[in-house]
Amino acid sequence: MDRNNINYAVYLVTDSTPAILGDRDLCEVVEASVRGGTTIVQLREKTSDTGDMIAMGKKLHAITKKYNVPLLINDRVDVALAVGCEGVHIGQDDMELSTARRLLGPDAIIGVTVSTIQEAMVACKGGADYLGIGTVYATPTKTNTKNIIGAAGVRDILQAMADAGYDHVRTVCIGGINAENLQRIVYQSEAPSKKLDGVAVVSALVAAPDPEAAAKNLLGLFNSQPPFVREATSPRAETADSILELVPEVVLEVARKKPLSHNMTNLVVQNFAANVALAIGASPIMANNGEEAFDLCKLGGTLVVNMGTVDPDGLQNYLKALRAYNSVGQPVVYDPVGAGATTLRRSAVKTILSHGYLDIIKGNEGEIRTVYGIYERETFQQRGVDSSAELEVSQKAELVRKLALREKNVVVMTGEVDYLSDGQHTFRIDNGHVYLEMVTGTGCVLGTTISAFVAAFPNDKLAATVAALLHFEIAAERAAERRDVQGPGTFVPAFLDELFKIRRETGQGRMGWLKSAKLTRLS
Ligand code: 3NM
Repeated sequence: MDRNNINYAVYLVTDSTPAILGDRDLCEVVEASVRGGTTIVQLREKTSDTGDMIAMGKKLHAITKKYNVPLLINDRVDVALAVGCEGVHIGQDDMELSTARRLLGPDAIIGVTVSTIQEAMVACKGGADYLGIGTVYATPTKTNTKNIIGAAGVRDILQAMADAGYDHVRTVCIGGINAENLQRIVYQSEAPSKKLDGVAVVSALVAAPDPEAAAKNLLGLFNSQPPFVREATSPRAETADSILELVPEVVLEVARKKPLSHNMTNLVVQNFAANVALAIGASPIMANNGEEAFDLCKLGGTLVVNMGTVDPDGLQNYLKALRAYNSVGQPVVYDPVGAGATTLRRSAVKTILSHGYLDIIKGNEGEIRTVYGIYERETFQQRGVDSSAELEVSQKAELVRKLALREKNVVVMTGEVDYLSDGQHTFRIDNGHVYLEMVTGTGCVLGTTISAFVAAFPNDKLAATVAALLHFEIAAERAAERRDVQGPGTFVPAFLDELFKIRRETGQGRMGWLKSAKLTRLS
């Protein structure tokens, strides 16, 4: 087998413990999974005696050879030699790569586990054929893992490999990967010039009720785009002027399509959010039970996950809904309300980020900082300012850009000035009014507004988000200026009226309201 021409797409790592394999026969499970499409197999036995391991290796090798699929042995070069299989996989605490290569010869496939850029560089320099990058997500299959790095950590390693000229070294990732998250992980971990060659799984195949079908499914998923990137992702409009030109079209699309805005939101804002959705021409539904999402996601709308009053049950409902919307490629707006306030909320942010793709993340500075810093290895560097202090303008823009780049989505940071980015194009918006801060839930209902705009205009989520912010904030400015508005109480109904009037004026071809837009491209 040519070690430079190996298909790593679906990489099965065995586990014979009863918790994973149950009472089934490992050879039958491996054969079924290879029949289904598994492209490479690693025998991983942490407790077997050497003789048993060699015997199992030989049985598995007879199977994999039939299908022209390579078999590697975890950690044990001696066993690989005795079996005569294609190579080994070594961890950071196992035998040195150079020794393994010397013992196994130039044709053997040798892979190395890495969880940091530094380990990746050492392994590439040492001549590894491929890297097993992980741990992506915590997994009950292996609890003594060192670093949980998420898709973002995988991406950093792929980027570093490309930068250092190691494009030819192949890569898989490992840890908590299954049919549900595979496509998102592969998509979010892709660096501009290097992507994963495959995914390594244990339980998703070994514990699957039907390993053949499971392997077929994983291979199909690996070789196709996730539903949420089915739409062209490069924005139609990229400059402030070209986006402003699009805004009326977006506002009208909302009115024309009346998109569903499915809000999983807190009790405080439900009524307000529904009224705002109606005023801009959307169709609101407040449905916090995740089961309903499996029907609602088929209606062409957007899901808003607003973490305002999160509790463990609520979190499970968000995850169900997220799965449903992701599976059909309909957008999700995530509002990580109070993200850093409590341990429960921080943990909920982590869970949500690792369970689904969020097309838009919208929050205030503290929330966006928490979301960015959710992987311990990433704290946003501030220059000489203590961590509780506000970021400077350039830092806010940079934070938003970096988070959008990491998540491959659109990020909005609200405040006196709003910042938004898709990772490539970063803007600030200087519209809005202080009354918005004096009324409860205005941030949450902005999420509802964005959801409607993104559902109506999915081909350019950045322009749709800008349009939503401008419609919303210019309506607030107009309401606040009205003579009948004397404070936050009278502001609310006037604001609803102005949201409605801007939509009506746009429908009549009157675009004067847009003259007050203060949109600036930053980078
Ligand atoms: N190595 P599952 S995680 C064998 O991080 C192994 O290096 C890991 O199991 C690492 O696919 C892991 O069931 C177990 O989550 C992966």
